[in-house]
Amino acid sequence: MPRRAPFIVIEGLDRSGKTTQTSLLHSHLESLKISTKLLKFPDRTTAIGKMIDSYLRSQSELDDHAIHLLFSANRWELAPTITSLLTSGTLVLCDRYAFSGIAFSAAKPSLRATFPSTENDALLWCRAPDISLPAPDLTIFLDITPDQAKLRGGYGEERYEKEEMQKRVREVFHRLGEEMSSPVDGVNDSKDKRWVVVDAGREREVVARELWQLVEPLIEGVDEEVGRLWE
Ligand code: 2DT
Repeated sequence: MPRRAPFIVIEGLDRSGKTTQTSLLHSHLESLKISTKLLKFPDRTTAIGKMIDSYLRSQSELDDHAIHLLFSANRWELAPTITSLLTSGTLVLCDRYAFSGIAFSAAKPSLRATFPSTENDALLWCRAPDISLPAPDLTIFLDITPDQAKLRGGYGEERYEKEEMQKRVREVFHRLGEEMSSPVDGVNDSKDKRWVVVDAGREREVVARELWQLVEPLIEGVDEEVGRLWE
């Protein structure tokens, strides 16, 4: 199997500087002449993405399960593109992915209420439609506390940009991270680097430097085939 390009995902809470950091990293990769495609989820340009956009801006209402499936469908419609970019040597850098999908939906009280027996059932339900999507080689979670977010001017106008919601989302993200970085079959191999938490409460340049340290080892390419999420 010839080398292919890496798939890198940046996840984070609102006000974590996720979009800024993703775009700084993108510019740096381009300045090094590394073929890179920047993607963002939700991709609001597709037909499904337009429904998501209208929901996020509270211009339409949808059942929580239905919107969850739309977010996942929005990733599936781009999945073949992601795989073919990677195999043809283009690094894919992605602003949010399936982890946001799970964290934001599993944080909703209404969705948790569908599965009264255990909270874990809600998480498993949220994860199911994303099983088998192309798996990132590295996911960087930009972590910020609710207090730090407040210092940065609080949240914006969209549906999920409320303190209580963001707190619950952060908890689910951390749970997902623990699961992603736990050793596979007890062997502490390279898979433990798939999920890395970065303290995004620091200065922009400091965070950007740390991101680059994480990404640089991957730019030479990856030997394994594109993996599948949670398989
Ligand atoms: P941005 O602010 O980054 O545009 O995100 N979200 C995102 C979900 O609820 N499920 C998903 O699968 C994804 C990708 C996070 C818009 C909001 O959409 C949420 C914030």
